[in-house]
Amino acid sequence: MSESKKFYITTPIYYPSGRFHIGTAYTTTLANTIKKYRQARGYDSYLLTGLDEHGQKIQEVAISKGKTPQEHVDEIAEMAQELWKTMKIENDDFIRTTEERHTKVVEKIFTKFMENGDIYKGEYEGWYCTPCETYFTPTQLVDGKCPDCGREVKKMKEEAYFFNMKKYEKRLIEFYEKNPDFIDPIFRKNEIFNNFIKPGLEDLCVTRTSFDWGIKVKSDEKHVIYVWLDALTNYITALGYMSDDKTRFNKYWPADLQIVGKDIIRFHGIYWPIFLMALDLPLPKKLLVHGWVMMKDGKMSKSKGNVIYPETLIERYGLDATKYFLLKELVGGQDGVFTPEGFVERFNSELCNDLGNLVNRTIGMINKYFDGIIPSKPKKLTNLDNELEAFINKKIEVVEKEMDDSHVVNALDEIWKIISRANKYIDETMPWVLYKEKKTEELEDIMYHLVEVLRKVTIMMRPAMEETSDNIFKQLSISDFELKTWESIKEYPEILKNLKIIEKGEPIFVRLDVNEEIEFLKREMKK
Ligand code: ME8
Repeated sequence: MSESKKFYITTPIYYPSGRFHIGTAYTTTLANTIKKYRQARGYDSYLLTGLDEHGQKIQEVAISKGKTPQEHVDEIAEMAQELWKTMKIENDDFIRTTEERHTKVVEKIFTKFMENGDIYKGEYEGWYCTPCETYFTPTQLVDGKCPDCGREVKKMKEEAYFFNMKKYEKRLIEFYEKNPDFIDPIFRKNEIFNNFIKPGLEDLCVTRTSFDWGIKVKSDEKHVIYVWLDALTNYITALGYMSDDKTRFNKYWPADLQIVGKDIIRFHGIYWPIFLMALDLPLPKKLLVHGWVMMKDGKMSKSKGNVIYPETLIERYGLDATKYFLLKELVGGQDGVFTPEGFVERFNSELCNDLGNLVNRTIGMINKYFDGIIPSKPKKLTNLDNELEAFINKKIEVVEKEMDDSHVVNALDEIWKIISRANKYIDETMPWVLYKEKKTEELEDIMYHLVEVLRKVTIMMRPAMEETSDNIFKQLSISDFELKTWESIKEYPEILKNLKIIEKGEPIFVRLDVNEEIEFLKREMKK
């Protein structure tokens, strides 16, 4: 496989503070979908996720549970990996910042920064937000409170090490000017560029003395390396940077896509590129920033009683319905909202009515009209067929472009347009009338095209919804690898003929009782 055919994709490493909610599941699902797409396109794609296990907040959570920080993070690490297994996330590695392969390299990176004069010792005074573990300057505060979480901040002063951000300011600006698409979407880039980069960078405090759950500065042990320097470097330590075996690092770095929520864009859009510049390493190719999954009454929080966990949705509605909802809800880097009503509505209309109906009608008709045997490609195409094929070919191009840009929600929208078009094709051609009138050739033609549309749709949605895709393939009795490849969606193969469709397929999504399910979800949110 050639060098250019690799695709390295990362999620943030999450804090192991407690159970993961659907927000965390969203980022990981999105990353996994893009990984599966790249794989389908022949890339050697590599997905990294993991946990950010150090810091005061984690230490406090552990103490409140009567555990040591290590015991606590071990427990959450198990839970997180269990969840990703349930969600069929195919991460290639799971990095934990307490692992030696990480801590040793962070020590080396810190030493290198010291030697190069990028880090110096000074005194820090500022407004500190304990939950966010971040200092703010007075101008960054919003109404005197933390600009990120809105909570109280405390004025604090401590001896600390600083990273000389100013030294790299010019280079960072030049980088953004040369790479205006680095952050996607552009409005998120403008936000950080105009609000944080242009006004001038502050040096960043990279150590703390107020807690000890972290990687110590080797030469000055009362200082602990502050979580962001520790955390951000996971993307390279996981690959073996500065270790004995750099094979994966040499193969996969720079990252092709780093996905983060809007809450941590500053760290990934400013500090991370600068750390990489200081290490003389290439920068990631793209930072994809998404909004938050919100609830009607704002952010998800246990105290508000509005949290929904992925396991709840998966157990009741299946993995693919859960993933589909999440992937569809966040559009163009903006926030999305989870409501029980919205979830049930999307399930019934898009999964049952649109996709489910196309599958059921197609399979039902082929069973009824042709004893389940898929007819072969017609010799002569009607105007309607030509129009349908042209429509689909065009849509395929758009889906590819959107997936290449990692805009999964747009790609799904386009795939669903094909589904609607195919359902309309059934209404326009009225196969039941042709059957009555014994117009067999025409009927064969329509059935062939319906199976073809379904086959293509099934291939295109597979990166996002693997279980459903495999189920449809099974119902269509398509097992031949050649008929499932991404490349094959650009063809109308003849080999479909004589495939025997399974006689009575289970409906892929069963319609939900609206009131009952809304009640169920509301109860779950209050638990
Ligand atoms: O920030 N909607 O960890 P974290 C969508 N450890 N995405 C959400 C979300 C929501 N409601 N809530 C969380 C950290 N996320 C650091 C990261 S990286 C070097 C260190 C997702 O556990 C989203 O991707 O707070 C967000 O950026 C991330 O989880 C924050 O996870």
